[in-house]
Amino acid sequence: MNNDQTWLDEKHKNSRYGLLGNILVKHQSNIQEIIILETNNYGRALMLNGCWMTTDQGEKYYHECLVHPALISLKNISKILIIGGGDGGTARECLKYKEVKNIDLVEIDVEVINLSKKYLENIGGSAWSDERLKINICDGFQWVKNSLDNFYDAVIIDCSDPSDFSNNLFSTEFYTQCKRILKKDGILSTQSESPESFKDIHLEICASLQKVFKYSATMYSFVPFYPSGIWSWTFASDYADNFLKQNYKEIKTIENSCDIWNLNFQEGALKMRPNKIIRELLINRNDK
Ligand code: SPD
Repeated sequence: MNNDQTWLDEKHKNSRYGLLGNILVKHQSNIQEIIILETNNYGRALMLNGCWMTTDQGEKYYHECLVHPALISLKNISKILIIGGGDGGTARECLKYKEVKNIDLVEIDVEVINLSKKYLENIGGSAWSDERLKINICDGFQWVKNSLDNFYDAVIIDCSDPSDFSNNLFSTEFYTQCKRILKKDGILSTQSESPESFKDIHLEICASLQKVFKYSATMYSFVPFYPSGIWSWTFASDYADNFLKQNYKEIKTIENSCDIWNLNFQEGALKMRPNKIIRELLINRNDK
């Protein structure tokens, strides 16, 4: 073992989720602490303010689930908004659709993008040089507030866990604004935290989206090194014909390009809601 190696842990609710490796970057931006670790088994890993965001070997479990259930639902995929996503993985998955004309990626911390381009080139890859991708450095909530009505086909929220600078991305007000800027047949996709290690916020996200949109559904799967492993993604729309349907012409091509996601996987993951979450959401709904 190389003596320079360091164990880096995300500490969450009295548990630790750790990786061993060499620290390549340790940088304090004006928003957060950014660490990039060269790990022994998971390639390079990005940690923001003590929380794992992504790893070379684990990122597809997350990014493919965030993007494809939403985009294969759409008949027209022209304009996409990504909130967060500074490592480039979400943009990379969206750019697989040749019909996509424009992606606005709105990231609050330019340093995450700069360091991801330099050290996590396997994640963003050619997305960074794709002319369809427009980078905007600003607050996601403000961007959404200032966007036109009926503008985007898909809004994809790839944010970090709730914190002082991301709390507003989990609010009913934010989801209401997202609905306003989506086209009538548009779809929202968001990472919706863990039903185990972030149960309260998970329930809050599901309940808020149920309230704001006519249709919503959650997929449950696994992301290595996120607290407790089990993770979720929630989709929402007001338009039944486009909601988690198979509208995209070239789904096979997308399936073949993925390491994790496919239609069977999606079908199973949409049925994975744990009983205790089903019950709590029912109680929550009956309380209203
Ligand atoms: N607990 C980590 C949740 C982070 C979700 N976003 C990750 C960004 C990857 N593009």
